[in-house]
Amino acid sequence: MDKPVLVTKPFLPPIEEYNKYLNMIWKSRWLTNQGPLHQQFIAELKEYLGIPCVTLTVNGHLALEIALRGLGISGEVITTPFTFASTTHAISLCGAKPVFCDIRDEEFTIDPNLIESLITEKTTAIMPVHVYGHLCDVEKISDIAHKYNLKVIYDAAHAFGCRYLGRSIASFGDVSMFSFHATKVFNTIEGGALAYCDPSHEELFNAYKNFGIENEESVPYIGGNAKMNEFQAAMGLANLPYMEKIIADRKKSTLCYRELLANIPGIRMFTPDKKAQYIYNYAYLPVEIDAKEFGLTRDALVLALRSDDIFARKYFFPITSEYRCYKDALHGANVPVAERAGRRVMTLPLYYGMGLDTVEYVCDCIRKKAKRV
Ligand code: T4K
Repeated sequence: MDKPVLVTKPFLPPIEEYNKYLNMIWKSRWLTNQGPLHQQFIAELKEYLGIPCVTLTVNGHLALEIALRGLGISGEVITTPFTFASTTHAISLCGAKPVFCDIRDEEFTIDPNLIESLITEKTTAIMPVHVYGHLCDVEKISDIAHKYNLKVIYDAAHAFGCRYLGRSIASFGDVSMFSFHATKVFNTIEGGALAYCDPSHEELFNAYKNFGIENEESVPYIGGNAKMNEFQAAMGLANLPYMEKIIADRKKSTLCYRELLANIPGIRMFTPDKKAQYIYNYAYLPVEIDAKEFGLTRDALVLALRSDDIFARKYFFPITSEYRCYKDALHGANVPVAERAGRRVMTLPLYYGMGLDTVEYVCDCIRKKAKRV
C-alpha cells in the first residue's frame, strides 16, 4: 500500500519506451523548436482526438493565453470562479476582465442559465471549465454564443480523454485547452495543447507561441515563447498508447471509492460517467462534505487525514473571485453556489496504479472520522 497517499502521482511509461525517444533526440540533436517528435506528437494527437488542428505548448496556462490573444479577445469574458488560478489569470493577463458567473450545483460547471444576464456590450467571449472532467452544458453554451456572437474557449485542462456524442470534448466551442501537466490523467511532464476545428486559427496560435515569427525575415506579430520541447513531446508519445489503460485503472479505483463511501452520511459523491453519451476520464475524485451530517467540516477532515499520511486537497479553494488580486478590483461577484462548493468540496487521492488496498485505507480513515457509522 502507498504511503504517504498523495492526491495524485504522475503516470510514467516503462523507462525503455521513453529511452527509445531519448535515443532519437541524442541522434538528431534536435531539442526544441518544432522538432520531429513535436511533429509526430501533433499527428498522433490529431488522430487520437479526431480533431483537425492541434497547437502544442510548453504548459496549459500559456495555451489559454495564446487562445485568448489569438481569437482577439478583449473587453469582458464570462467565466467560472470554481477553477484553478490559471483560468482567471489568463483572462486578466490578456487585458480582458473576468466576469464571474455562478456554477451548477450538480457538477460545478458554469450555470448556462445565468450567462445571459451577465452579457454586456463589452462581452466578447465565454470561458467555461470542464472542471474535474465534468462536462459543461455545451449545447446551451453554444446557443448563447451564437445568439450574441461570442467566442467560446473551453478550459479543458482536466478533460483529456473525455468524449461526448461520440466526439472528443474538444470538438465543442471555438477552441479547447488541455493541460498535460504531471498531475493530469495524461502528462508530458509540463505541457498543454489547443485543439480546434477551424484551421484559420493555426497561423496566429503558432506565431504567438514562437515570438510572433512567421519566418526568418518576417515577424508580423508580437509573441512570447511557449514552445513544447522534444523531451516533453517524447513523454507524450510514450504515454499516449496507455490512455485506455490509465482511464480503466482510475475508473476501477473510483468505483471502489463510490462503493466504500456510499453509506457514510454527509459525503456527497459525483457520477459524471452516468450522463448519456458521455465518456468520462476519471480525472479527479471530488467529494462534498456536509459538516453537520458528517461531524467534521471539510477543512477539519483534510487536516485530520494528514495525520493518517493522506494528502487530500481543497481543489478549488479559495475560488478565484475571492483571491486578493480580484476581490477588490472585481467586487460584488454573485456566486453563492461556487462559494459553497469552495468551502465544502475536497478531492481525494486518485492516480494510476493506486491499488484498491490504498483506496480501502483512505475510505477506512474517512469512515473512522465520521460521526455515526
Ligand atoms: N486550468 C485549470 C482548470 C487547471 O486545473 C490548470 C492546472 C490549468 C488551467 C493550467 O494548466 P498547466 O499550466 O498547469 O498545464 C497542480 C498542477 O500544477 C496544475 O497543473 C493543476 N491545474 C492544479 C489543479 O494542480 P498544485 O500547485 O496543486 O500542484 P502540487 O505541486 O501541489 O502537486 C499536487 C500533488 O501531486 C502533490 O501531492 C504531489 C503530486 N506530484 C506533483 C508533481 C508536480 C507528484 O507526485 N509528482 C510531481 O511531479 O497545482
